[in-house]
Amino acid sequence: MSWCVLAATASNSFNIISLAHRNCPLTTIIFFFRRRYEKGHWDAVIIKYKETELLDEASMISIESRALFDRVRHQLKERHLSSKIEQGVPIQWLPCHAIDLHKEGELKAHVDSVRFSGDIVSGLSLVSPSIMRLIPDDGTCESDQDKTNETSGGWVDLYLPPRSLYVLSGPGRYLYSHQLLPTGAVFKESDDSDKNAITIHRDHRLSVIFRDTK
Ligand SMILES: O=C(O)CCC(=O)C(=O)O
Repeated sequence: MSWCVLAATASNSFNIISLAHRNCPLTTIIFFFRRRYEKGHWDAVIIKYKETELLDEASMISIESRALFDRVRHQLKERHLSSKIEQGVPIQWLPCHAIDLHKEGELKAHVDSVRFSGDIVSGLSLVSPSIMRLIPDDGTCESDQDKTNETSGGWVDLYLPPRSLYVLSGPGRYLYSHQLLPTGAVFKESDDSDKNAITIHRDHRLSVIFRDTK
């Protein structure tokens, strides 16, 4: 299995990379999504979605998917959790979440709970491309879910093609909220230029989220 770096995104102060793998564990994950879409959850951060917690990977996903997930966790450890390892802190993982977001679904700005999860929030994006927007968070995110785009300035967009992996760590994990932009949003490599700007048609999207424990 070979990994390739698709994009190094944002400014140097971020620690965000995208990785891609040719095989994706779609067939396995879709199996878990034969339920109706739920209207909202996480205090309405997410709307029109289904989700599955992969509590027992050995019985819930294929051997190929497990190998892929292990590889993701290995990469996350090597690239993003090395300082914890050097301090002798054991790395443990929360069960992965698989999320199925309807094409009209929304994932609004939020910072993942610092009470329950650790230094990494990482997502494998499947099926549909999307844009993830990171906005500096002033701490109001958990109570102000209507907060959207250009309120604070200094936002960063990540283009998430299918089969890419994003990693939120450091400031991207704790000091910025993240959200998915609706279909039709435009991804630009630079604010100053429309060169290489692409309009992203976000359709039905699947993702698998990896988080380390506190
Ligand atoms: O589906 C995604 O990639 C984002 C999920 C997310 O924001 C989260 O689990 O906190």
